[in-house]
Amino acid sequence: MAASKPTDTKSQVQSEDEFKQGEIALQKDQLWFGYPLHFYQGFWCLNMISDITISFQTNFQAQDTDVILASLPKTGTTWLKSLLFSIVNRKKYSDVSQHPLHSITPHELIDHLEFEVYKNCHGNDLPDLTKIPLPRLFATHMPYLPLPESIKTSKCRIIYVCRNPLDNFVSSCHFWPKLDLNKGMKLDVNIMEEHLDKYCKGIFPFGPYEDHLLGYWKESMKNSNKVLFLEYEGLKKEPKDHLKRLAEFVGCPFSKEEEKGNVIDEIIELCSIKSLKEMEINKRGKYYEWFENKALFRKGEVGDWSNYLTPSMAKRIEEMQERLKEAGFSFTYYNHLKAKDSSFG
Ligand code: PAP
Repeated sequence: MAASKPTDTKSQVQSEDEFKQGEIALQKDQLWFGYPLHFYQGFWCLNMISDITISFQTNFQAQDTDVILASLPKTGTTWLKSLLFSIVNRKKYSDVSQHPLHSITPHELIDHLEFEVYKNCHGNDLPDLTKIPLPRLFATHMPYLPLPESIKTSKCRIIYVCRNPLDNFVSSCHFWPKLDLNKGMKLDVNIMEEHLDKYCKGIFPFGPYEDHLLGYWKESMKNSNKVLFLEYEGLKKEPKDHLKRLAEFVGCPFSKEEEKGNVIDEIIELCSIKSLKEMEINKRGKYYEWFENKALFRKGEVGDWSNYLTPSMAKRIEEMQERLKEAGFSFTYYNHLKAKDSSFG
């Protein structure tokens, strides 16, 4: 990828000269579980999607009715894709036994803009997005700043989901060794230590963590009609309330009758990790070329980090939260978890 000069480089690169000198070294030297990363417009971009990312940035035209699901990897993307699709299309698929989730992976139901939508696009050979039924649903792992202008200036809506960084890191550590390139890799403490160091420095796909979260959180503070900011832990704790908020935000609130009936519970159940994990398509299929669908479904719990991180490792990640606090952000649900401990499942 021919990298353009980063627009927001405060976290990683201090000066233009440093950037120029460092550019090639960065491309070569930064690896995340064997995958090269490139620092681009304020975030660490996977080399394997860098051209697709540029095509998305250059060509995507948001429409006012679009809904875009944004997240860092391993923060609840697959879950939110299932929920969002099911909420928006609930009238079309009222018979849950015939629901598309049984035969199509959540990632195919809502495509990622920088992975699938602009894949294999060269020159004028662009995807025809005009035939997608409205509202168009898309997803992205990109931070807020480098998003295409039309997403920021149109009335399209963004749903952002974050997850506490300890579980986010542990989830990543389980995912990346399952990629085809890493077949046979056994996750051990050395690998975790090495990647913890990178994670805390922000060097992982779409990181730094703080910049990603704060970018969307600040926008949600400025305009809550534009960006709905959710916590994975909140969805776990109060799924029904969250589904109502989601439905309202995307302009299809549950009616009184639906609220009284079992529609919301059915969607929660259908999209639970237990249910998705059991579906054949998620057990055996391969939507992305780099890994099997089943790699996306592990435990789906809050607090699993305590089974893998030593107190000193956890402390290093916790320090990242100080930077969030300095910016005025703290986790509503995760902090509640820490205070109450066992009330999360
Ligand atoms: P992605 O960004 O690569 O798509 P993403 O779906 O965000 O990944 O994250 C996967 C995590 O979500 C896994 O967490 P874990 O490693 O801690 O278990 C996965 O198990 C979890 N997950 C997947 N589906 C669900 C679901 N329906 N409910 C809750 N968690 C889920």
